[in-house]
Amino acid sequence: MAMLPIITAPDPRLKQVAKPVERVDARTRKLMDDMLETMYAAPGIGLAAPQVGVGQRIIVVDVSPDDAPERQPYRMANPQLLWVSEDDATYNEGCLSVPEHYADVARPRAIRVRYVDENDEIRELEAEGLLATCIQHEMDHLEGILFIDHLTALKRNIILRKLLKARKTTDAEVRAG
Ligand code: GNR
Ligand code: NI
Repeated sequence: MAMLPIITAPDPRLKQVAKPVERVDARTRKLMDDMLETMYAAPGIGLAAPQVGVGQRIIVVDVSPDDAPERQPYRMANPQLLWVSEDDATYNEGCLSVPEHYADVARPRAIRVRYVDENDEIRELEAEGLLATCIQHEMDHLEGILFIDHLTALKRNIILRKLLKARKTTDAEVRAG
C-alpha cells in the first residue's frame, strides 16, 4: 500500500468531472487500497479519486467508529444514486481538500446507491445518517463539487481566500527552509 498526496482547494483538478471506470481491475483495486490507507492516515471517513489527482469515478468510505471491533470500508466505482429520501439531514461537514474549515450542509437523509465493487461486481447499498452524508459528499467530488459549493458565495469565498493565504504562507516557509 502507498500513501497518496491530497490536493487542497483552490485547485482546478478538484473542479473537473471524473470519468467512468471501464473495468475494476488489479490497478483500480490498488488505487482503492492506497486511497483507503491515505484516508485512514489523514484521518478521514471518505476519499474521492479527484482528491488524489485521479480523474476517475472512484470513492472509498469508512464511517465505522475508531473503537469499532472491525473496520467497514466501502470501495466504490461509478456510484449512482437510485433513490434519495424526501427529508434532509444536516451534518457539520469537513473535507480533506478544504483543511480546517467546517460548515453545516443539508443533504437527503437516506439514499440507495448502485456501484461497482472491488471485484468488478455491481452492488446496491441503502444508507442513512453519516454514511449517506459521506457517500453524497464523495459523489459530489466526482462532479467537481466541494461542500463549500453548498454554502453562500460569501462564505465560500471567505474560506477559499483563507486557504489561498494559508498555502502562500506554507510555501514561503518551505522556501525559507
Ligand atoms: O473526513 C471527512 N469527514 C466528513 C465529515 C462530514 C461529512 C463529510 C465528510 S468527508 C471527509 C473526508 C473528505 O474530504 N472526503 O472527500
Ligand atoms: Ni471531501
